[in-house]
Amino acid sequence: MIDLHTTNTANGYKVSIMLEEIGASYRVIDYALPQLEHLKPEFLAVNPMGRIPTIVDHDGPDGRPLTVYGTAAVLTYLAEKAKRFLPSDWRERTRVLEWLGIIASDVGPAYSGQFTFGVLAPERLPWAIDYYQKLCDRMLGVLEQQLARTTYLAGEEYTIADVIAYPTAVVSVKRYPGDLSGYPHLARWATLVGARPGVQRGMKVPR
Ligand SMILES: N[C@@H](CCC(=O)N[C@@H](CS)C(=O)NCC(=O)O)C(=O)O
Repeated sequence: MIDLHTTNTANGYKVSIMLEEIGASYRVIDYALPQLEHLKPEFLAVNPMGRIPTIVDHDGPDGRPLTVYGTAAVLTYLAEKAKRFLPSDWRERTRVLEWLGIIASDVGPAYSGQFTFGVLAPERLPWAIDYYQKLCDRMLGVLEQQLARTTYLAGEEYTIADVIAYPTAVVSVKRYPGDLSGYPHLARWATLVGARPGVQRGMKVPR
């Protein structure tokens, strides 16, 4: 059994999609971020970062529990556990891990900045808003270029690179730029990935 500490954000859905895709049995602990539930001692004892998504696999390596935080680490762990969605070929695996990192550490922070200055900031800071919007445009442009060449993000197979990218491409893009109409290849890929039953189930967890 796996505990999934999560909420209804793009990052949270990345892990619920993966758990559904591999048919894992898991239970959901949902945190209301605006109420700062994720900063309560019960959760800080699980993950001192106080951030979701986090999993606790009660049947981890050697049968001992293991806690894993962060979308890229969690998806890699689950792919290795299930032996799915992460190729063993060195070259292909490196390509998947590269895209996994691009989404986690380039695209994710671009959207995090867009959310911070475009939605959360109590005052309007045009320079910061413009900076992050342009960064998001650049990131979407890179994904578009890649998906003009390949069926899935890291090649011809569906992998954890697609799992990590999908919620950003649908949830975050709805916020900015609004839709994928300027990115036809990304839109084609989003329809393909979004048709997967595991993706559809995962996008409903926790709500
Ligand atoms: N690098 C982390 C980012 C996780 C993250 O940004 N989590 C947000 C919700 S989507 C969070 O827990 N925010 C609460 C906080 O920082 O106080 C990942 O890849 O999972």
